[in-house]
Amino acid sequence: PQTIYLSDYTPFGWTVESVHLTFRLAPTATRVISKIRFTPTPNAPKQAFFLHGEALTPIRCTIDGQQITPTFTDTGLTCDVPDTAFDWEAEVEISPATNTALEGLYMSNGMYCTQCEAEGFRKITFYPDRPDVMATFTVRIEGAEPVLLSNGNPIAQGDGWAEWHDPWPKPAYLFALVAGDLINHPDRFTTQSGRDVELNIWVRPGDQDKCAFGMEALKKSMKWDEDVYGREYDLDIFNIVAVDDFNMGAMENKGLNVFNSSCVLASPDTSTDLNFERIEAIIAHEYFHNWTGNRITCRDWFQLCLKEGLTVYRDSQFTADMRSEPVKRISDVIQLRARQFREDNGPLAHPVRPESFVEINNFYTATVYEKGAELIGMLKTLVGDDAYYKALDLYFTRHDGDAATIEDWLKVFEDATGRDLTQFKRWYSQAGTPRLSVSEAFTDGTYTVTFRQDTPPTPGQDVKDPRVIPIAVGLLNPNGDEVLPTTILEMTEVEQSFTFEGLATRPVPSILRGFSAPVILHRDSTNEERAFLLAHDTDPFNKWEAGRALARDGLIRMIRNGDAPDTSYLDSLTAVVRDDTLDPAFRALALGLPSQDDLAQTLFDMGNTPDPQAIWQALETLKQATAQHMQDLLPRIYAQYQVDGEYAPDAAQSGARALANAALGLLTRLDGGAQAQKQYDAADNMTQQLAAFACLLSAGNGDAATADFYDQWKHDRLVIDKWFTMQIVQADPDQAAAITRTLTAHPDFSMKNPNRFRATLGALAMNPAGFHHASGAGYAVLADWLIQLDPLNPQTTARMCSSFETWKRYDPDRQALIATQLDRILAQPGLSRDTREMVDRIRK
Ligand code: B3K
Ligand code: ZN
Repeated sequence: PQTIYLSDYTPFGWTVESVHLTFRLAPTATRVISKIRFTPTPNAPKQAFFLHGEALTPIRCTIDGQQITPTFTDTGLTCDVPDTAFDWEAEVEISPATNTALEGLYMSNGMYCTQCEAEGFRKITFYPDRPDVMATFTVRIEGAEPVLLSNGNPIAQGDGWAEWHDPWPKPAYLFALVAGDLINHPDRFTTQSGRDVELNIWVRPGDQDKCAFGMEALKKSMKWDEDVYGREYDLDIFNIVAVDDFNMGAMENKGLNVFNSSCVLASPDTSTDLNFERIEAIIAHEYFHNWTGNRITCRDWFQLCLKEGLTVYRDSQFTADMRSEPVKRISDVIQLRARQFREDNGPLAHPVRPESFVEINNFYTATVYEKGAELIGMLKTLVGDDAYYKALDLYFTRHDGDAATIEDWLKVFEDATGRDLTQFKRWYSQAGTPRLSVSEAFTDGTYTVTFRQDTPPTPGQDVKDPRVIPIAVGLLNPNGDEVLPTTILEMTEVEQSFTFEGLATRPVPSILRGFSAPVILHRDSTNEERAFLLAHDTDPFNKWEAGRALARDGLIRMIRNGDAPDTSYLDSLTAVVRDDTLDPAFRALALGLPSQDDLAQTLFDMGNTPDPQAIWQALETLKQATAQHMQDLLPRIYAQYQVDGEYAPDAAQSGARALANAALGLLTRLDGGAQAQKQYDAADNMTQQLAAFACLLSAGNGDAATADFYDQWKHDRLVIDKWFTMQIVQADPDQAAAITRTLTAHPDFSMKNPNRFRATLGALAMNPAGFHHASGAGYAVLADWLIQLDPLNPQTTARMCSSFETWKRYDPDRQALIATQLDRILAQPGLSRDTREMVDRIRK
């Protein structure tokens, strides 16, 4: 397979003036007729006329009405074309019903739908399928389905057909078509300039009661983007469709967002508080793409972070505004460390703007998305809020209608602020997570803090240049008063000192407040100081972080030295949990512990070989000790934070339930699940039911609930996904692989539904001690199923290979077991390009 390089970028030689598509829908023989007007682009590099096309059966091709005979290859066609403007016409046949890759036009539960990003449009018809080719589309759909949808505004419809026109030029990856027997949940929104917009969420019959929350989220997003970024919606209609079989979360197609049903359907009975929050965030994210992604798109796929990093950043701001800023920040950092730091420290590490790829779908990663968003946050910290919004205004006016680059993006900041961002750009080109080490001195009222940055080598990048790092710092007095409010230190050198004068006593520093940069902070600190910050820091992130560091250090000592759980940590934690002036959601987060994966990486960084079983055991021991330490407090917390009255998935109620359920998790260790059983029996919403179910499973007392849960929910595919996941995640590590295998034999298991596949095989990796079981059974069951899925759905297979990405941390026996599985995957005849690229990179 061919490697594509950023440095090879060449513009397409023609401009597409307009695209007219006609679809004659039939499950295995859909006809697609395309009429495209091409105009040569003056001064474009000379090139052969090439149109992408994959898995298409050509019926006819004409240029200016004359039949032609192009040269067809596996990837497209070439042909001779006139030197002047011409009309291209082609008719092709495709088979949506047998398209199991879920890319291009496919069928899900009898409904037609599309997924074109990144390169799926070429599976629909011949086209210059690249994001810098932008055109206006008119689409006619002919089919017996009652609902026929495409991008833009509806222009005409009749019995068995509908026509749509999208006035906004767009790249083909934003094309969408949906046809099916669908029910809509309608609403309206009036934009700030008074434009009336029709809104619809389209679902399968039976799901119409699960749309109200998504609709509210959509309206809030539309309003928020006007209020905060001055961005208004630009069509007469905005449609969202829920689809059961979908490779990822959702897709921002212009005016016709297509969603994985798990990311839009919501009801208190079937969705947890976390589901609600995620749905709100994804609806916002896809909607925000209308400006950051659609109106301004990417020149090429190397620029993916231009739209994704920015849009993730925007949706985080939205969630922070709708809910709680500190809680959102802490949750985002937990995710960043779990997914992005893990990626950055392993064989799949790549820059936020990669420089080469084989299969672009493999680069929709935590690095491009979440680290990409962190870079936007750092820029905002460096230039300040006012300059940030000034730069964004300039970005929207200067680049509206463009397919832009990271250079364009940085230039608007340079022009709006006068700042030179040459060094900042390294964040986009250098992979790896910087380690920031700290040393301190205090003499005669002057406090000096010295930072040093080091980034370990990553694949293909041995040497790293120093980056600009915004370090938010505050100083506290030993009595807990803040003597220096949050101040941004701008680090530009490998090593750099900052001084603070006129201090009466040696201060306690609070460093990297709000997690102001995506780095790993190394600072020798005492338990006392961490406990002090946990009690006194005014920065909520660092307050949480102090507790997290205490927990982590204690766990590491338990694992390495066989120490007992640290009572000073337990005392400090108890004080936080007891403090009713603190947000319950914050206290629930404080009760969380570093993940098994975090601890494995920490041990590895310290030069130890992590033992997954020992890590799991230490966490179990600490949780048991926590439960005992708090045994008088837990019943009080559990009772006090029960929510009465009507269920609402808002921040206040969710926070209370999160704290009560964290308490329940600990109580279960004391009562064997008695309280959890009561909660399970009384639950009238999924948050309460699922939390209790998890407790019962973890206590080894879950058989009755497992049967009951299935019986209650067997008609609801999204809830049954949870049933699959929970049994594996909560399994004893010795049994996790066997339970996974048993569940893959369950009649409700299906390889064809990515949600169900991820709910099962993806869940195994969420039980690290089970997945990394010394028997190798976890590795084998995952590899068996990846091998089976690959011929059907390469994209989902490739993505799930990342469960193996941390393998070099482990002992030789485990490495050998994993290598055997990786090699077995690589040896499959006809292995997809997607999966081969991932396994090759991991195996290296
Ligand atoms: N842009 C899509 C992701 C497409 C993934 C293609 N493999 C969803 C999003 O980020 O909003
Ligand atoms: Zn996105």
